[in-house]
Amino acid sequence: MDHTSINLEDAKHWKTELVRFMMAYKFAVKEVSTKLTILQEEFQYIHDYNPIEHIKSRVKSPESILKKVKKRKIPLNIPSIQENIFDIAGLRINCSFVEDIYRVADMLVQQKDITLIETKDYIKSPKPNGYKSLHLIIQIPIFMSDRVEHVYAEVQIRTIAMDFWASLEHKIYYKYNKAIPENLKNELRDAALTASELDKQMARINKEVSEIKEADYLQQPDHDNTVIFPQEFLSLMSESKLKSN
Ligand code: 0O2
Repeated sequence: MDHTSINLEDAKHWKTELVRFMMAYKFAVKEVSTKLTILQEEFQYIHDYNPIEHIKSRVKSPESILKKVKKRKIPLNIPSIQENIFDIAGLRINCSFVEDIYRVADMLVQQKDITLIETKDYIKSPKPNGYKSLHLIIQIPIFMSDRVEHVYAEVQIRTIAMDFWASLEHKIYYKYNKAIPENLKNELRDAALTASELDKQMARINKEVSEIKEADYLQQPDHDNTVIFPQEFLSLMSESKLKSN
């Protein structure tokens, strides 16, 4: 269609479709973020421990989507973009320890409305440059007013050390226009190994501290499983019970 022949109705229709297309990804990011916040809060309450340090999210800009379409030689239309580009909705989760990465990934993908499409485990098989991270491509239903969109999202889960490395490498990669000098590549590979060592050492320290905490807790003479509620709370509970009867 040449743009001189497009009528106002068609233009309005396409604008609406494009805006709704982008909105679906915004909603997907919101839905997954909410799921993660729920897991974070509930896990903290049950286990007195939070496996998630930070969550960052973004929706890819239309310019970046177009760049990817051109690079991957994908047809330029909405259904083709929806089916071929999986990282328009993106979330990055930073965990303290490697075992938390897999714990968070499991808690997320076992949810009934989430379909796991693909897992790329760059922790078990790091990239040759040293990049480590767990990538999940998931699909989530978004309930719009007249349809359900099944939207893809990319979730990258890594430790703080892996994230520190990846952020610097990303900056260097673009600074040198994707051709990093050999000496810097070697330094980055070394730094990736150091980051892995740090992750292992921190996990060992954490395990030791947890064992000490557990032993101290069990040795307390007054240790029992009784939950003590303040008297005011109990009075409130019995008052509301009386009212409801
Ligand atoms: P940006 O600028 O971060 O958005 P695909 O996404 O399917 O086209 P690929 O390479 O098969 O490409 O997917 P993969 O390996 O899962 O990587 C997707 C994303 O992971 C990248 O997005 C980066 O965010 C991150 N990533 C992958 N490899 C590296 C790496 O070596 N270094 C760093 N710092 N990040 C990496 P984009 O769209 O490539 O880039």
